Amino acid sequence: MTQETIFAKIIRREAPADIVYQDDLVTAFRDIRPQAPVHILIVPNRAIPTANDVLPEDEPALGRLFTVAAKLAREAGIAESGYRLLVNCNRDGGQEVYHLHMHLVGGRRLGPMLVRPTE
Ligand code: DGP
Repeated sequence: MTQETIFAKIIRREAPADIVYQDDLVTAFRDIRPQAPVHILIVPNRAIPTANDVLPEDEPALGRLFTVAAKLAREAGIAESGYRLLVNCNRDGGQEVYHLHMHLVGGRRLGPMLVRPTE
């Protein structure tokens, strides 16, 4: 069994987080290390470790990530100016927390999509 992450505890409200949205399928909370004025993580309530582990039965929750992202972007006032939605997978993707999550990042010009790591 995959080890539980901090995100599972946040979803169950057993760990502190600034939760901005929650329903039966997904939870959204502010990133602890924001990279932009708006940086929210939207996560399926089921602990899917990575994009490789997505099952057909996860499709409703994964679709919900997008509808919630659009709603939160509108609420944050960045829908028209624009934003970026990101899902990192495994080491080369830069995944740090192994509970699949979508980053909603915006509120400033984000620049090119990919930068080379310095190391
Ligand atoms: P990723 O590299 O895609 O796995 O992004 C993980 C993000 O999760 C990273 O931007 C920092 C954020 N993060 C890590 N631990 C916590 C936490 O305990 N609380 C919150 N709110 N965010 C966290």
